Amino acid sequence: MVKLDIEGIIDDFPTLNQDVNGHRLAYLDSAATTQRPIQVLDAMAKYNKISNGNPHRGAYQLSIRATEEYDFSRQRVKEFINAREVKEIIFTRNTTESLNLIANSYGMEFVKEGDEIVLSISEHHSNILPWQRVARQKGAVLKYMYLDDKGRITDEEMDRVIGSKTKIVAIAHMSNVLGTIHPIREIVERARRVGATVVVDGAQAVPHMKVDVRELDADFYVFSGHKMLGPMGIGVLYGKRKLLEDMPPYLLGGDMIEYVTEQDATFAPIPHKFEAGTQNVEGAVGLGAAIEYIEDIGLDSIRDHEMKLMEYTLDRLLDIPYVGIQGPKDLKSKGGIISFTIDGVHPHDVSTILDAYGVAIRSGHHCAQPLMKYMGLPATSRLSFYLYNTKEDVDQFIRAIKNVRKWLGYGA
Ligand code: C6P
Repeated sequence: MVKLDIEGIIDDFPTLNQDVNGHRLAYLDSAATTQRPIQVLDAMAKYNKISNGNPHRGAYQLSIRATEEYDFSRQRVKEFINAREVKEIIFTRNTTESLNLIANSYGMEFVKEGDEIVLSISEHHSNILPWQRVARQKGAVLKYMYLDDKGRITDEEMDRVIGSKTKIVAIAHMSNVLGTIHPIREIVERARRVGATVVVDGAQAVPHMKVDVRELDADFYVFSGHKMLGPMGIGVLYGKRKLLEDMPPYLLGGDMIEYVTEQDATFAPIPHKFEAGTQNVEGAVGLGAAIEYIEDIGLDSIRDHEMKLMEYTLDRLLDIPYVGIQGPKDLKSKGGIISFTIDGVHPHDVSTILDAYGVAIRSGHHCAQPLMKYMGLPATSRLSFYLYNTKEDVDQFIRAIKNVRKWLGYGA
């Protein structure tokens, strides 16, 4: 495993090497999207310069090369998450599309009246709205697992909500607001006992920690390329082969069929059954290159680096009396995300003032309005790390935070 060498890494990221508003850029919003290394940009440029073609369509070299590159990326994804077969990897546009596919195909086919769909209260809207529609149309019931005062789902809460009527449990591996790492193995164990299917939203987990879908034993696991150094517009849906084979297709059209007659059609085997229309081959190539980059560094090194930055940041933030931190503070049950509020200051003002100091963070409801309501907050500010962040970023952030209230006329 290559040792994480931060100095070398930063040179790989052109977007990070710039000044913003007269300050060096401290990019602390990787939970929203990550910056791309030149290795990923070059891989996509090379594909576009010499291999661009419509995959699976032509008998000529460009189409064959595009097919090979696309298949190679699928193989890389399979190995990255340790799926059993490449057929279990479906390319989508992003996490949102993957979740909509599962809800509209698996959910609409197999959820029946009176069934229960279990979510956590910290879900991103992408893992709530598709299930609301399934529940409405099928006469099923949505139930929520709530968080304790440390932002975690307890064993008692899982036992309270997952029961004999549970058909689906859909949950994020890591909360995009609080950074909580949810206990997927424990949830899967409970789901197995009652015969429920588990859908895991891995958008925030896959980029930052080793995910082994066989070890987790979840039925579906989804994520986005742009949150793991890849481009936007490419996402992944992993599903167990038997489930995918039993599901009806979601989008209908070219490249997902076997035979089409005037009145009917039969469908291609998985994964193609779920990949209608011309696919984002350039995106898949970029995702493959991003996986290679992450593997060169090593996910253990990435997690270790982020946890050191978390410790460094929490030590300093907890010392500031007017800063409140939401969610877990112990590093074991948390990823590199901190949600916080500043007394007397709206979170949007916090991020606008920080931008003036070159610090990029996100403020708002983070597409998790039910969680905000549960916490009794309209919004939070959030910083999130990735492998390219440094203590210098944190120092710049802390200096800027200490100026926020002064900007608004408070003494300190
Ligand atoms: N969260 C954030 O700033 P897409 O947009 O489809 O790539 O990802 C949606 C999504 C689903 N689940 C989780 C846990 C997520 O964090 C996100 C995206 C971004 O938190 C944008 S709202």
